[in-house]
Amino acid sequence: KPTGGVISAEPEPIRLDWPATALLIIDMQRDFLEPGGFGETLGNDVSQLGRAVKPIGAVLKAARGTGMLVIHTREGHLPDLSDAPPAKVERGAPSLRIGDPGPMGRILIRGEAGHDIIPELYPLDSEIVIDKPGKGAFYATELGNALEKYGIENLLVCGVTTEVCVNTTVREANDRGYRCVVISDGCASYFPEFHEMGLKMIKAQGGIFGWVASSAAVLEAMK
Ligand code: C5J
Repeated sequence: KPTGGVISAEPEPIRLDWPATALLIIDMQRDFLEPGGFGETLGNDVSQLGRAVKPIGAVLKAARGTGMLVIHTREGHLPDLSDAPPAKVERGAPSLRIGDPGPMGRILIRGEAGHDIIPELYPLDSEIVIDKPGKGAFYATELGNALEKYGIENLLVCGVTTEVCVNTTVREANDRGYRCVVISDGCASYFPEFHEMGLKMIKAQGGIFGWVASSAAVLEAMK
């Protein structure tokens, strides 16, 4: 089986070696994708995110086949909210605030049902799960250390939401020297226009933050 492949990406094709690449799945949690969670409390139509599940599932299956490192992230906070800045908890007028009891447990709190990853994309015991308090996956987490430990140079990035946690993480990763290939249909936003622009922002100016490719193109490269 080949140990790498060329992904037909924008702004240009990119060759990745699988042992130096990790699949990074951002925040595919019930709190963002299901009714009654954090996303819905903010007034969002959570059905907008469901379209990313199948493409991510297909890439996850293929990535597991290559043996590449798979990392899942979850946004959320400690039960005592000691890692949740008041500026995040207090803002806006959500129907429930972070830490309030909701139908899937306390909103955006680690260990609660809503904080967990959706069953369709559930991590294997062998995969890494990074709990993060912020939008970016590097801030206040072990992600950087894990990538260094496994010799990772490239990230295949997908998840939700395109313009928030995916974009923030890609920007953090780009500054740290990682090549990021964002899977276009493996990302979604509550705002379709933000999804579209979020992808454009990554690949513009010769790929100022990274590359963008469809799940089909990624799967083709993994064959
Ligand atoms: C948001 C995220 N949208 N995972 N979080 O608040 O993108």
